[in-house]
Amino acid sequence: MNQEEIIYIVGHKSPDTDAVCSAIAYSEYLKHKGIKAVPTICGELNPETKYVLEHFNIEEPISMCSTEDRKVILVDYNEDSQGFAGLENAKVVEVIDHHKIGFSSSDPIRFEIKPYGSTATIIAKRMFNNADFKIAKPIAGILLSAILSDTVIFKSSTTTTIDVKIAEQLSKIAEIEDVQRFGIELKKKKSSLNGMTSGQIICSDFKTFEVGSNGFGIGQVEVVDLSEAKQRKAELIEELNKIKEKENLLFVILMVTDIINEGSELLFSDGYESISFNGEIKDNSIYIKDMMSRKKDLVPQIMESIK
Ligand SMILES: [Mn+2]
Repeated sequence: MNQEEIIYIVGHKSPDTDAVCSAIAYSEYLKHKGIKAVPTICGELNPETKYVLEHFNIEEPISMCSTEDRKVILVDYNEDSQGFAGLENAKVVEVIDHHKIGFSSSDPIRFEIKPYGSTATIIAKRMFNNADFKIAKPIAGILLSAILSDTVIFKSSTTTTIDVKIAEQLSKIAEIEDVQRFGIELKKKKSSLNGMTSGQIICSDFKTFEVGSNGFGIGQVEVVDLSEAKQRKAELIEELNKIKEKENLLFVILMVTDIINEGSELLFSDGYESISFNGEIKDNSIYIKDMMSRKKDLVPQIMESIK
């Protein structure tokens, strides 16, 4: 087959379960239409995604970190900064995503962005709407996994009723009776702090926020039990202080989110005295029930209290 006719499906770098499973599932859908589509990844698979592919007996996509001169479909991202080398020279023929729009094209292309909890939801919905296409059991399984992963088993505030409905339909095809339990099994793979240095724990998902000419930083990790983080508290706070100094921030927080009990343990570097919470911060930490989202629950509270 001539190179020209192949369409590569690419997700963002540092691939997550949604990006990888969406690429695989959508390539199956296109193959059914007679299009030669190849799913790809750029970067290492995380332990959660590895578990999902092994569980449903699906091959790892080929690695491709340059899109130069190729026909590509972007899934789960549409911004240059989150992609990889050569995107500006690639021919993007389609985009399927659930993030804000950061893309422009001089040609008319198929572009679908929906405010759903995952890209997999959009793809599964498209499949269900096509009466000619029958979703195979492993494909239903990986799409379900991607929805559960991105929505944190429907607990994230980004979850919509469509995600829940599509996941239910997929679980029947995938023959997964206990969706909650399967979701926890899946999340557990990525939520062990074991084997990670304190720096890796804080920086695996770290964002900084500006306040006037100053700023603060928050790292977030999702866990299924807080004991590991509590045991390593002293070491984690020491690392938070190092980052605060190095990055010249007002303070740095590690948000350890317990996805089972739905709450977060916040660990603070020095310098947190300028903010206030509904509870008392003791020994550089506080547990806040129902706090799950950095973006929606924590950041606005801090912004409010330090202004
Ligand atoms: Mn996603």
